[in-house]
Amino acid sequence: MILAIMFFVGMTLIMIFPIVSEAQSDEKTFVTHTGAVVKTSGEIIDPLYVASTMEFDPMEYLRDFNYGRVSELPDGTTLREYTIIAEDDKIMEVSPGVFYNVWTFNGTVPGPTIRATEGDLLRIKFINNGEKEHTMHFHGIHPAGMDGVFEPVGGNGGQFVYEFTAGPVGVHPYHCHVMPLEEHIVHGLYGVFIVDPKEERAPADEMVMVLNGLDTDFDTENNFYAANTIPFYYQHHPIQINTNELIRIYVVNMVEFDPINNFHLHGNLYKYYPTGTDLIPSFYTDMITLSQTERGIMEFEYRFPGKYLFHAHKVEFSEKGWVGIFLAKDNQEKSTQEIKYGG
Ligand SMILES: [Cu+2]
Repeated sequence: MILAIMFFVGMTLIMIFPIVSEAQSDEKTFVTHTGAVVKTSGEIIDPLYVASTMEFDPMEYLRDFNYGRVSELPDGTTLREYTIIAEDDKIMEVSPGVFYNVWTFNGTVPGPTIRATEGDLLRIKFINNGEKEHTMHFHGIHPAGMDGVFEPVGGNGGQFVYEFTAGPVGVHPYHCHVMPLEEHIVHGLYGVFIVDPKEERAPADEMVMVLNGLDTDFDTENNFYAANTIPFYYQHHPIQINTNELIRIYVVNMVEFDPINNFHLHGNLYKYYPTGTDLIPSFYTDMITLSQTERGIMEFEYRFPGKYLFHAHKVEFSEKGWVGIFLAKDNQEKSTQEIKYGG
């Protein structure tokens, strides 16, 4: 009886909603964000994108700084020139079997870490090879026309040259500022901009960590969290450091949707410089809280060799990927130093 009713209902539905069997003449092949290959005219619900895969190595990104092409102006000012290319059609396998449409600056998420010294003149040639309009909006001090908000750069080769003096000292984000802003940021159009003080900071093993989230099912909630895009990457590939060597991390929180992120370090505390603008640390702690685009510089040394976790102490975030390991190896070259607690 039940089967008969199901058959009747099924047949009724087929009559009401006939299956469309005729293919559109202008169909193209696409790969969806879940990796499925489909043929469509494109007139169905977003997101469907042309297939083009992207590789990203978080270990390479970690310590990679782009100082630009350096020259000197007649007045002695250092000129740094960069070329940044935006694209919005790449697919990246962010976790085994999970494919995500990434929008990239120079082919990666995050984009390159742009680095300069305070007072340098920066000339950033921006080329938009995406389909949509994009810009580069830098946090920091610059003229209004260089803010990357009211000058959208058209896709398919549109160009704009951002030129301004690097400042203030610190660690700043840059990101696309085209509306809807949330969409342009969560797909990956952001990166880190470091302005070094003229008098260099102490030598250190320096790294960049962008805390980000991935909304892979487009419901405006993050499905994955990470330090540098790939969930659990530094847990499976621990970051090798030396004991008794200064570690300096430029950390930037780019997580959307969740108002707060944080950074907890095991077996140690770090000096923390909010926004990196002050050369004297504000905190000596193992936990900082970061809102959107909030950032700073962390400095620490490990005294004892071994494995140490670092992760969001918001457990949901760490269980969805924002967790990593420092593998501190015994530094034979440096004798164990006295630790000045609180200093
Ligand atoms: Cu954009």
